[in-house]
Amino acid sequence: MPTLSITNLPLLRADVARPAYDRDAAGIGVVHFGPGAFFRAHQAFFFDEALAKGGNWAICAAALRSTEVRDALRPQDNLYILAELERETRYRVIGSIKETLAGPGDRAALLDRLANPDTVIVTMTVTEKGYCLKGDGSLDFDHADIAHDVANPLHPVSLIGHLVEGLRRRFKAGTAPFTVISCDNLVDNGHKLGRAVAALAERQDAGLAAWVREHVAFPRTMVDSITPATDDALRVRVASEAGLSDNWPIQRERFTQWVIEDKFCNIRPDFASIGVTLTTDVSAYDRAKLRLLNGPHSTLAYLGSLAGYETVAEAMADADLAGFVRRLMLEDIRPTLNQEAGIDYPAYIDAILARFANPGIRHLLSQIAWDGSAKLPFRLFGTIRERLAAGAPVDHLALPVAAWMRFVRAKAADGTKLTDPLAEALLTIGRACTNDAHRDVSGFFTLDQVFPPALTGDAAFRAALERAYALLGGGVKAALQGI
Ligand code: CS2
Repeated sequence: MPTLSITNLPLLRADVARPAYDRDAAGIGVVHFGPGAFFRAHQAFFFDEALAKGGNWAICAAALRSTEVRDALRPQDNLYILAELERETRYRVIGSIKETLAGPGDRAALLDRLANPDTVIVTMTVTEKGYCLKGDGSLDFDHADIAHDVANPLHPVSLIGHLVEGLRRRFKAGTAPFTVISCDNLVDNGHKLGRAVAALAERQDAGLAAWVREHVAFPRTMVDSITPATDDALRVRVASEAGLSDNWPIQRERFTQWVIEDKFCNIRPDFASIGVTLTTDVSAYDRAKLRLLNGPHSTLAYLGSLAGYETVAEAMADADLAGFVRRLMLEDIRPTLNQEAGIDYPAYIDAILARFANPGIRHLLSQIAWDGSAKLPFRLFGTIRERLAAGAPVDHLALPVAAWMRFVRAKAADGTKLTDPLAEALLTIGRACTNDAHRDVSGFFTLDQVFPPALTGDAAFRAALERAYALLGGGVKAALQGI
């Protein structure tokens, strides 16, 4: 079977959509860090739409360490096929990525791209851990990559170090800055990123830091689209249904949403015309999505894995589990959201539950369970803290946190891989677990990067967590009934 490439585009099946613009003529105006599946399902799709309306919105996609994406996409002219999963799958070739860079080997080319005046937007999906932040949201100068970049600012290894060096070159050259758009699931993502970039710049040059604070825009965003990792089944399907083989196709649900704070320091596409919402206040969307989608997603990931399910849809087919998640959303999470924001929360909740239950999407719980120590603080702890402050019970909210602890403990016991930036510390804690809820919870509470004192010091939270942890000792079914 021939492989996807510009030359082979005419061999695609007629119903596969393809770039409806002159790709050769489109200049690179965007640099993206972290060319994983979510970026290729989401932002690259939106810039593909922008390109169809005209303008230089092609992308240079860079991975700071791994060369996998570059090596897979370059031989196919950086094209790939996006499968939109619904009752009927739609296929579409995305052409917005024109350049792929990777690893320290391409560092010079990447920094040149960042310095190039044609680059007007820089986006990123590097996951929570890629920001190198401490629990309080500030830049972690003890992080090995940040320490490296403080000592070697011209040869950075971290995302933040690259942004600082790119901006420093523009500052020196008198070039307008690019807008920096974080597309990761962090509360107040742009705000945190802006502070981190300014903090690292400050270590080098106070003038640069002041310029960053005054002139560089870091809009906050909310990004949403369920994107299961690529598997062989998708590769096989794409080849047979699109007519060309693709080294790395991408799949996602058809639903996709991007909300960006209307704060730019350089030109931008006509976002509204391509379905992107610009708003002065992202926080209502951002909080609603992180708390009502990602929080319950992690809840399903840990409780569902402990119950022996493999996918989100399978976990949702368990009426007890689905019922618990629904109540958690309506009764425990919704009261913490801005009721004035004009969001119809019951409808939003129903739509999310329907998306989770979609049997056409095989979304592995193990994928969502990754990086729990970095995800839970954004997804659940904010809600828990606000419920505690309101004097409300946190028994339900404690259950997914306890399930995460049990999940870690099970990994420590059976020796299977735990994917988490704190894997080593977590496995040590997991191995030391007994069956004494108080002792086990205390072990996890020693992780002050994960649990802030406001949580570890709260007697009501601690009691709820210990109770939930003990209940889970009798299995998920019993815990759901007992909670
Ligand atoms: C998921 C998210 O893997 C995960 O942790 O919760 O990737 C989720 O699918 C997206 O945020 C949906 O927009």
